[in-house]
Amino acid sequence: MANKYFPEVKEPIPYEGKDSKNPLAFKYYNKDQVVGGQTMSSRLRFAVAYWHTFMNFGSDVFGLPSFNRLWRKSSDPITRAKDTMEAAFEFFQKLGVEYYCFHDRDISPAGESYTETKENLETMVGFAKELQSDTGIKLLWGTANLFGDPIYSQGAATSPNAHVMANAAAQVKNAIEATYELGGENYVFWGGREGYDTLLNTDIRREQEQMARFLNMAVDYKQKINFKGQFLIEPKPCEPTKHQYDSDAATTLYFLKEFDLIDHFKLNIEANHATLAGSSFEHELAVASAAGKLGSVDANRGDYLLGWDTDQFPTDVYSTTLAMLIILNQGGLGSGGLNFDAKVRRSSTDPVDLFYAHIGGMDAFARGLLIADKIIEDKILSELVNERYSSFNSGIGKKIMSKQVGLEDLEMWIRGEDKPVLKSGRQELLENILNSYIF
Ligand code: XUL
Ligand code: CO
Repeated sequence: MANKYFPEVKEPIPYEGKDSKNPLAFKYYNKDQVVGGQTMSSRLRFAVAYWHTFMNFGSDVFGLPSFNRLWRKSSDPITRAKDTMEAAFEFFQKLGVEYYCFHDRDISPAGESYTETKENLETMVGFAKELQSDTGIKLLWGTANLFGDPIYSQGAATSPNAHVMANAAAQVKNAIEATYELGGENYVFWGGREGYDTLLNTDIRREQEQMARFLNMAVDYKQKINFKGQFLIEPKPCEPTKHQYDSDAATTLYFLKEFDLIDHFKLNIEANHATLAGSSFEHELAVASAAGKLGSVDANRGDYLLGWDTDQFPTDVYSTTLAMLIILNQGGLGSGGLNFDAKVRRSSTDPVDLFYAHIGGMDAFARGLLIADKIIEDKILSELVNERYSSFNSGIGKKIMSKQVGLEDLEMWIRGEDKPVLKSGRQELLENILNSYIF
């Protein structure tokens, strides 16, 4: 195993159990431990986000980069990209994750021309392929950065300029190809600037149709090259645009249904996007899951006191427990996983902070998994929920849901009945039960 960029971490991070005081050890994440019939690693399928971990240098709108990364020293763009990728694979191996995710522009620099940019991507995909086969690390998903280049400032698929849309289409074609070439298990569409800032210059219907057409072309191409990975859409309500067309799970599901794309996509739900939508992580997961469309998760958290996408590492065990309950109840994420779309704070300047951050996130989800598994095994919540709806299992409830009766029949039926008697919803008891499981 290489030992160039993270010399503070000599060995892969060990599991030492909850009493360990070693900051470079897992307290709960024990990858081979079997939970509910499967190993923790196969249940959690953690991935590292290339952009935040290797390509974020700590700048913000007020200040310059605060991280001085050894892997960014070369003045030659391709050497710099290769050094970065070597650092990335050293990090993946030392952390002990099996997956990573990238945007095309994270792994490979833009060139002076379209052709040079494409060649750079091919070079870097070749290099990634070697490193993947040397280490056994796999690609959870790839995506295209359709928001950084100023040509996308008025949208990519939804740009008012057809030339820009064509450029985005070419970029997505190449990014799908790169993902396919690297055995990526999914491909993500996050509509970075697919939205609008003012209605004064915007035709919403036209832009939605453009977005649908764009996704349709991507589906056609996927089928043409026989890419078997899952296509995912990642909802987000705002930032960078004021209104985004894929603002939350329900809106995105409706959009996919309206434009006949629903069979080709699932959703990638991100915690901080859910809270920006004025919702909760678990609500967004539950809405996607209820539709049979929860495909993958961007694991992070926001800060309720800040109104933007802070992309912090998840540490709240209550939240990871609720998330894992939904994920386990739908039988896992299939080809999806838990991608840490999260970055260390600007003041966490050392490369070793990247380890602390990921260890914290992985332990928080491992705890969530252990707790959720126990709650499911004890059947406490599921029995209470089933009991709550039991009036639909027989009698008039069954007749309603099996379409044997309509409004008139129900009006007749109600005449002979007393007033309905409701059972308590028991919210406080259930909250106490949940807390009694959280350790
Ligand atoms: C932006 C975001 C992206 C997507 C991939 O908020 O979450 O990093 O995950 O483009
Ligand atoms: Co994300």
